Amino acid sequence: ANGIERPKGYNVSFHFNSKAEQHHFGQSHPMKPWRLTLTKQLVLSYGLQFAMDIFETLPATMDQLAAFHSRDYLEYLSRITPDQSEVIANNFKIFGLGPEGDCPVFDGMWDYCRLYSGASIDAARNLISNQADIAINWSGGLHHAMKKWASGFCYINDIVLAIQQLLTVVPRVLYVDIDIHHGDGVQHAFWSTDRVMTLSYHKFDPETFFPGTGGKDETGPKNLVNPGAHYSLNVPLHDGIDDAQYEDLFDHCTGACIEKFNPQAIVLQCGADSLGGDRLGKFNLNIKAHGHCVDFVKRRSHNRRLLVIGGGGYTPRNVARAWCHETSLCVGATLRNQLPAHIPYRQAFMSAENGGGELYPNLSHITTRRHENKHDKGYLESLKKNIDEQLKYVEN
Ligand code: TV7
Ligand code: CA
Ligand code: ZN
Repeated sequence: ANGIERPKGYNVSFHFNSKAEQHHFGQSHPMKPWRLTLTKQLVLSYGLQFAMDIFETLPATMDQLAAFHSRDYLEYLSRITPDQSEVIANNFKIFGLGPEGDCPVFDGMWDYCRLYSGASIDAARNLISNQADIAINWSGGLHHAMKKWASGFCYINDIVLAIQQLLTVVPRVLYVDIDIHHGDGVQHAFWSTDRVMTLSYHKFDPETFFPGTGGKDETGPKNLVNPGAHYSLNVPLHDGIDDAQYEDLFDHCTGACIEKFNPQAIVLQCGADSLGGDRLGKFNLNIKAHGHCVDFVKRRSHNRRLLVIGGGGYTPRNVARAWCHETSLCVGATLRNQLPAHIPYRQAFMSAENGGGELYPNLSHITTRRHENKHDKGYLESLKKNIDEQLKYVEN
């Protein structure tokens, strides 16, 4: 409709499920699944559906989820309803769910879990069957969920499930995580293997910032006989990092990991809470720098399978902008700055402080105040050096 031709080179598949987007975590909860509707509407308004294959996914089955999660936990998740929550209050402590907590029991929670997980599993399968070179699931990326409990807005770890799928056909998978939070659930799941390398960029401040893990020395089991030693990599950051610093750090560290580890598949978690103006995060990144990470990994993904997934992101209009932009990078299209005239939810983008109806307002999306930048050159160089040191133990 907008004259976008299907570019040669990359087959991109886009996995979604409309029903997943309609769930509510509760009134004041920062996680808003409708940001996925906003994202999809932007993607469709720009006509990007003509440059990719679109798949509406089925919910994951109990057996699929049990590939990672414990049956006890899954049974509980599938049975608990909001009105029972008082009765089974003690189980909250065991399984990590609870009223007023990070992981509330809400109406349709089990369906929501099966839908976003189903989409990540489908996306991985589409890569495995060579139907796609790049598969996208913006509804996934819930990196904190553990085998037996929910954590940090995450109930099912769709990333672990997708990586497990990929491992059935490829020897090595690289996981890269640009959400502002540490990718602890994924790191933990693959802590003792050298078949998955995890690399997370995040704000690190164990005293005040969730989940408190992901220091630079958290690199795998300290027992060097364990194959996982040196295969968990972390880039701990402070508030206020800017585009140039992040891009430089990302290219150096991610580039070195791809080169040394030489994975056959890459999973990129694109949590948009690392953008400036996020409700929970305090980085100063623009869409340009966030998208740069996607583009960099795509350019280094020749002959490798690439799974692009969502994650955090708590200012919905900016999440939608970033993920629409990143969808366009995957298909190789260039979008005009003025938003299409007839997008649904247009008012969400229109006021000056909401970005004035532009995809890249003022060449950036940050219309709010900037956060103080707490990084100096020495610190950033030491992070690069740390990754280089770890990679000396890795050879493929
Ligand atoms: C991947 N930060 C998930 C990120 C998960 C972050 C947290 C909240 C929060 C929860 C709410 C709420 C909130 C304004 C923000 C120590 C606590 C403090 C619960 C109230 N408003 C991802 C998880 C993080 C829930 N958790 O990486 C209901 O902020 O800091 C904490 C833990 C204990 C529990 N309380 C918060 O982006 C998707 N939670 C309002 C209502
Ligand atoms: Ca991260
Ligand atoms: Zn996050």
